[in-house]
Order: sequence, then structure tokens, then C-alpha cells
Amino acid sequence: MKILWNNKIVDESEVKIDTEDRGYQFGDGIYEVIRIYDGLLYMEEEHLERFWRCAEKIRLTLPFTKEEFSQRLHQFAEEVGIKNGRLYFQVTHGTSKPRFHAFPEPQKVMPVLTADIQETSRPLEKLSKGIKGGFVPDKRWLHCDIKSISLLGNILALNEAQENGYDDAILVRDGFVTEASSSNLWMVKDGVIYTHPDGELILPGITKIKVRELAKDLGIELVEEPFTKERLADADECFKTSSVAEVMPIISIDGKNIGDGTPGTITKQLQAAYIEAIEKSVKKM
Ligand code: DCS
Repeated sequence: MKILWNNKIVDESEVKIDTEDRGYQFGDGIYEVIRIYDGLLYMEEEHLERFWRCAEKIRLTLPFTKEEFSQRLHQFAEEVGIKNGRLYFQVTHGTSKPRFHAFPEPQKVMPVLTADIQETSRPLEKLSKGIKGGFVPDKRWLHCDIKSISLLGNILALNEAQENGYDDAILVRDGFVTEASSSNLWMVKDGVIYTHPDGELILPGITKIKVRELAKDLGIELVEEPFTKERLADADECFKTSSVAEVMPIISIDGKNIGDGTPGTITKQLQAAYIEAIEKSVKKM
């Protein structure tokens, strides 16, 4: 497998990451996942903007401009040649010796970046049948807006949901639903869509930006306000969104059906509009 390692495209066997890398030692880094459809890096600009915003939040100075990085990613995608996949990239604060918790001074260390592309097909069966959710307490930290590589909170939640026989965790903090373990979460009640507002309690999803646009185009009212788990349990429809899951119906929570236990009408409308938007972008390429 080919890896983009800092400025070089190399075979994975050539990559050397220091055991003192702050990503490895402290989880001190951020990452992004971009879906590639027919060779198109979908919503690349928005993903890069979030990456730069997150870098700033962890006081990490990226050693290239967005334009330079974008060019590098395109060159990498071309060389790898996977037309439908997931592009992952992560950057850490690099190696600072001796080991010390505080952030290193930018001029003393070099951030370390790697990227890889994995072939992926769309989760068609789940998209048409929907998945099962289970409520799990949201015990993550209070910087969920940072796309941190420290994912233990999310992993523990997903694991707990799966141990209970569900596909994904629906996270609940102080009685209010925040998001799913690696997706934003939405419900529909009486024709209105609800989702948690952006802020420090959730990751501001790039798919969320697109779904906002699509709801507007379809003339469906969207309210961004926190809702309780009881309101969600009583909703007509539920779905989650992410670059990988797209618009994914959630048909039951804690074993209780949402609506009639099949993907809802508005969810299906948004799914279709999402695919149409991708196809349009691919054609424009
Ligand atoms: N919330 C969390 C906690 C996430 O990890 C993600 C993305 C989202 C919301 C949705 O964001 P996007 O719409 O920008 O994808 N998680 C990525 C991941 O780690 N795997 O799949 C997508």
C-alpha cells in the first residue's frame, strides 16, 4: 500500500514513525476522512477547512498551505489509482524529546503527516434496510468539535453498543442526544428535521453541511436544537450522517422501532438527494 508520508509518496514498509511521536504517545494529533467517488475527493475544500481549523485549535502549525496540500493529495490519489475509496490523513505534533506533555515550540519540531487510501464501496444494504441504534452515555471530553485522533471515548461507546447487539451508539449527555459514535445524528418529527447544533459537544460534520443545503432545497424545515432521548424515541424517523455512512437510516433504538421500523420518507428523500448531489459534482469534475 502506498502512503503519503510528509512530502513523499512511499510504500508503507518505508514509513518510519518515531516511538516518541506525540501522536503515538499522547494521541496529540488530528485527522480527516474524505470519500472519493469516481476519482472525486468529495467536499474536499470543506474537509481541508475543518482540518486547518482543528490544527489551529491544537496549536499545530501545518508546514504547507491548503493549496499545496490539496495538490499533494490529488497527486497521491492519482498515483494510488483507487477511484472509489476513503482518503484518511492525520497529522501529529511530531517528536519532541525528552518526553514532555506541553506542546513543543513550533520551530523545534516538525509535524508528522501520513495519508492512505482504502478502497470502499457504498454500504448499500444498510442504506436501504437501515441499522439499529442503542443509547450509550456520552462520556467523551468537551472538545468534541476537534477531530482528534484520540478516539477512545467514541470507541468505548461503539463497543458498548455492539456488545448490547446494536450497530451503533447514540450518545446521550445530560439527557440530550449529541451524535452517534462516528456520525452526526438527526430525527424527524411531524415533517420537521432536528439535529444537535454545532459547538463543543459534537463534531461539525461535512455531510451535515450538505444535508442542511439539501433540506433547504427540498423545502423541509430544519431545526438545530438539542433534543432529549425521550423525544428521539418518539420520533417518526431517525438517521445518521457521515462521509462514510452517507445518510444512514436508524430504524430502531434500544430494540424499540422508530416510526414503523423501516427507513422514513424524509430520510429516503435526503438519501436520494445526497446521491444526486454527488453525481452532479462528479459530472462537473
Ligand atoms: N461525528 C463524529 C464523532 C465523527 O467521527 C464524524 C466523522 C462525524 C460526526 C461526521 O463527520 P463527516 O460528515 O465530516 O464525515 N467520522 C469519520 C470517521 O472517522 N469515519 O467516518 C467518518
